[in-house]
Amino acid sequence: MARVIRLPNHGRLIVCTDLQGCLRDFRAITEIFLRVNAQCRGLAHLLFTGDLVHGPHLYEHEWPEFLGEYYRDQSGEVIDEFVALSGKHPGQIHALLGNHEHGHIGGPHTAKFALDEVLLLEARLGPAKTEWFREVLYGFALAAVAPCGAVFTHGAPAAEIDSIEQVESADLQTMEIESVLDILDLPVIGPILWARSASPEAAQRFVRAMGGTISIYGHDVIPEGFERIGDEQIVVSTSFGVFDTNKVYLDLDLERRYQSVYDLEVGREILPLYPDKALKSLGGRAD
Ligand SMILES: [Mn+2]
Repeated sequence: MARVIRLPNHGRLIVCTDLQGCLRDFRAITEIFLRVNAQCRGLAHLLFTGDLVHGPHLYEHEWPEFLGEYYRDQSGEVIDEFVALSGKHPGQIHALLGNHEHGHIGGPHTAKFALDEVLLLEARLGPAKTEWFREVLYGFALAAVAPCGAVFTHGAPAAEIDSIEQVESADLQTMEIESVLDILDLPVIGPILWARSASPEAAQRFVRAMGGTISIYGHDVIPEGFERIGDEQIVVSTSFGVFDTNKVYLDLDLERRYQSVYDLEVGREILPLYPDKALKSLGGRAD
């Protein structure tokens, strides 16, 4: 199983970060992909950078306002529609493993919205569907690279590696790791799935070892929609924990070579998920 996706040097790439079971936002990014794919005659790709699953199970009156617009977890439906979309567009739909997916296939169980989100989702899916669901997740990669220079991971680019092969051959089993607190110490996959930040020096080393120039990831919530760190890193929030006015995705030109995250511009590569609701400062139409 190749753990690194290699994207081509032509066409466009739509990038969506953490959905956490939000079916409405999954459908919004799907519409965007279909539109771009029609524009570039079938040469578009769509990449999810992990944490497609595990959202809140709250009633509307229990919902904390800072999490953005209310939704209820629909992780099972998100994966169903992801698989259906992948079937309709073979080789064009890609996904990275997030720390929330990893819990279902060997990683530590997450406890963001429930005491054990892995057991909760698997109980809701039932045994037969759980087996299918795990098979889907086994197909998710740890990183994606593109000749345009972009290197994608779920978490921050803090892993210490000398070459891309170390990511390609990484073992997903965490064995004796019981506590989420120990996971960052695990080489390669610990930081890739869990790190919330990386120093500019660590990020430079990581992207260079991966053969790229810039690092693009999610995992953390950026309430403003995105944040650049140095010339190498950009954190993007497409869905989870962000208001509709601030949700952004990326639309990359795979023929270009990006040298810095400042080559990604609002209104061109950085675009609002909901243009009618989004702030003008994020390329939207609302004041
Ligand atoms: Mn995450």
